[in-house]
Amino acid sequence: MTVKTILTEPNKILRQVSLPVEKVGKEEQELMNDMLETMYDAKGIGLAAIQIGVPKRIIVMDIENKDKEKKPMYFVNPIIKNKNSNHSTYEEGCLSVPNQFAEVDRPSTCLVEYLDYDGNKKKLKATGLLATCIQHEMDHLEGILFIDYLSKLKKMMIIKKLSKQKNKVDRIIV
Ligand code: GNR
Ligand code: NI
Repeated sequence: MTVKTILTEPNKILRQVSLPVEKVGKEEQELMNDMLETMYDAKGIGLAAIQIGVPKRIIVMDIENKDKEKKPMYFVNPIIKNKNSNHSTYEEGCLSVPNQFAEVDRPSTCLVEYLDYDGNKKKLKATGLLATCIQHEMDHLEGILFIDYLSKLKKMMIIKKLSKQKNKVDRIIV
């Protein structure tokens, strides 16, 4: 297992649409292991493969409290079957949009069909934080970030801040 570098906005790779996985094999399982370790290391509750530069429709999540035992979840080729017309708002953050948070409105529950770590077909009714997180992660598979839901002005301000932060880091390294 390896901790990978998480790509941050602005980065065109994050805008790629990820491709379905044909078979959950060794390579995919190793990718999921690396994704989980990267996610825990960054103290996130979810991670999509594209965030470490791999355009495959794979997500890992663990929404349990940090100190409790780990409860990793793996989603390959997830599809949302049903979205609740009731929405709820949640203050979201993203490991690819570091240190920025904003309220996002999404369906409060959803039904997800996916393949698990072993390639078995599963269905899950997600509610609460789980529903929010899985929808946030599935957006990554389409190249969508939570800042895309904000007003143009808010989004521009965040991207400008992130670009400045990136330039600073580059300057220190160079
Ligand atoms: O760690 C994360 N926390 C979070 C909080 C509210 C809504 C969504 C998330 S997902 C995020 C990790 C991440 O960026 N996943 O793509
Ligand atoms: Ni994210």
